[in-house]
Amino acid sequence: MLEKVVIANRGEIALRILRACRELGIKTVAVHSTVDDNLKHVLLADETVCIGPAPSQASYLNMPAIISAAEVTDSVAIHPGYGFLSENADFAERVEKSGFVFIGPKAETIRLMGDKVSAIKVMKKAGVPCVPGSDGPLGSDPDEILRIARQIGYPVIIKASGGGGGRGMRVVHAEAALLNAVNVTQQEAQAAFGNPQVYMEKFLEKPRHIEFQVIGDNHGNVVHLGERDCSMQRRHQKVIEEAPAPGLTQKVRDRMGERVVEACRAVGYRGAGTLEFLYQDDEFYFIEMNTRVQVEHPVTEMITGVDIVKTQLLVASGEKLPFRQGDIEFRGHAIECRINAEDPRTFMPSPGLIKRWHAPGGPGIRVDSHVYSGYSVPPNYDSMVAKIISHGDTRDTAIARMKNALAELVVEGIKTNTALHQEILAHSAFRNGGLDIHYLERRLGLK
Ligand code: MV4
Repeated sequence: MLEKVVIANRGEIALRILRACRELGIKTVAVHSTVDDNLKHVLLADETVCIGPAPSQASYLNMPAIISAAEVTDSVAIHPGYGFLSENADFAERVEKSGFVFIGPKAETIRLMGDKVSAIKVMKKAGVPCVPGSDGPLGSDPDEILRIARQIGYPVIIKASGGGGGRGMRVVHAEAALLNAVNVTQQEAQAAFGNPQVYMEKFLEKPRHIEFQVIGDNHGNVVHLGERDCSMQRRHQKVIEEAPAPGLTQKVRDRMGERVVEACRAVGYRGAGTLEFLYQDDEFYFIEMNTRVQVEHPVTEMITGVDIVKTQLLVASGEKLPFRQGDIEFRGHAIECRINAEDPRTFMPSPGLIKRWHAPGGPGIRVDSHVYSGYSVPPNYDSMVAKIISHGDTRDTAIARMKNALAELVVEGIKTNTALHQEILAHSAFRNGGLDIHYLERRLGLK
């Protein structure tokens, strides 16, 4: 097993990684910025290294500082968490070249999946259903571009190959707007990602966002842990996630699971990963793959009993997956509410001192959070302060437990989005399940 791991992240995920390390007897090194010396995982870590000032660019994105911290502490591996450098292929490469284990896929896999055109190409080749589209980058011939769109049928969406997560996309409703949209998206893509390549897909108007969790080892084994429904989002920020996806049958789950596992095996996938799909009219369409552990991984852990972060550490140390596909059983339903320090009306971040913090508890409740009474939320980073996860035998029980948990939660000193969660959960539309990705923004009157 890995002897000592650098946790190259902050907040709740850094604490989550520290807990998994502790369980496995792995020593921990917390690297942190100057304003983060009061983080819970920093206080609990075996060793700490300050890697720079508050701005992420100078600390959590500072590759030499993080690798140096691994060197001076005699660490053997680096866990990148999510966000920051977690999907940076150059970082993964530099970590490995410096003699450390990058806890994630091979750099070449991160690079392959980071390029959306090549990700779609390998998935399609492996039998994963994709959105009807250009099947590759758009060339420079305008007639060819017009022809592809006519064949797909309007509306279409132009996406940057270097984009993802909602960045670098443009919907086109009619032929008259197509060529200009392609041009503008290419220019934006060049500026934002240093890569002007764009591709085209049929624009799906009312899809759900359903994603499959996979995990692979270094010995060619890949297992899927089922799916999550992440349709409840605002401006590409997920607000509530759940597992399983309401209304999906075990037969459909098994069939999709088989395909994603086969595709990941074909690319020699190692570590935790997520395949994102749009789901509409009973059909799945692959759109992109995330090569990191995700914020919403706990709902999958709750229904499968698999500790995803611990498994990441196991496979990074070279061990085989401790389970096979047939060992995975799906039990009950889990829901996650992301609690953000933000103004409930404007959604603007609301950092500051948490004067009082009481986390909820009871049967089927899990709270992943780094905050405590007296902790001050800095303005420099993501505003998420906690994830409340509820689990129950049925979706109704999970909802009832979540309502209890939200009512128990006490946060004083900062504003949070707790009331928004309560409103959503109280609504019959949510109770029925299966809402599309535009539901929340529509309901908030933003669209
Ligand atoms: C789409 C789409 C409709 N049709 N692709 C946005 C984030 C990025 N991961 C892909 N996205 C979308 N791609 C086609 N062909 C609609 C979206 C989309 C979306 C997807 C998932 C979750 C939230 C979303 C919000 C707006 C648009």
